[in-house]
Amino acid sequence: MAGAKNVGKTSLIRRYSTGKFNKSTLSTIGVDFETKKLNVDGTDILLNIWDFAGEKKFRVLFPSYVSGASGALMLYDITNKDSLDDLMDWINVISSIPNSPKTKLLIEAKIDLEDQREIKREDAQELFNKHKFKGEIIGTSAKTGENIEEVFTMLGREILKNSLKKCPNCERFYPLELKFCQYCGRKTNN
Ligand SMILES: Nc1nc2c(ncn2[C@@H]2O[C@H](COP(=O)(O)OP(=O)(O)OP(=O)(O)O)[C@@H](O)[C@H]2O)c(=O)[nH]1
Ligand SMILES: [Mg+2]
Repeated sequence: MAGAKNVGKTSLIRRYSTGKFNKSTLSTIGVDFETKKLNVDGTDILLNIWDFAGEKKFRVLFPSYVSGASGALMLYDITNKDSLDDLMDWINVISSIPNSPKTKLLIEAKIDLEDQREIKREDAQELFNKHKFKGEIIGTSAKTGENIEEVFTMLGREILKNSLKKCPNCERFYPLELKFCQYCGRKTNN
């Protein structure tokens, strides 16, 4: 989970994992961790979610967590025009690191504050197209809960599609780049 300070990363994760919204969250220091189980189209997935601090001084930590991650949720705050540009920092890191996430999702935060919108959907769509984000831009609100489940379902679905392969022998999902099933040992064809 990446994005500028205060865009609402921690609030989104918290809404998803506890169903609650807290108006006064503390700014994240370094990085936090959360797990959540979900079922996407009949497949169980355990998500390990890293919640990064948006504060610039902590960004040195980001690259070491990005390598090996399957997906990146990139969040901007529709009421803060700088928060979309800020995502370039994170996009650059992701594109410069080996074994970085194949699934990048672009998410709008705080859509309950639509009357204070500073970022046009078209401008975000341009970034989305240019940097090959997956799925579609989803508008969310940690405050009302709108579209929170949808974001994680889309994340799970895209990770299954882009990073995992279903073993024809034991029917479990394993990372594509392994070239063999980590559960039963069967080699990947072709
Ligand atoms: N109205 C509204 N406020 C929100 C929403 N999500 C977060 N906020 C508020 O925005 C502020 C920042 O939220 P956080 O979740 O701490 O933001 P963050 O991106 O984790 O910030 P850092 O950890 O500093 O990077 C808090 O005051 C939240 O209450 C939302 O969906 N709607
Ligand atoms: Mg936070």
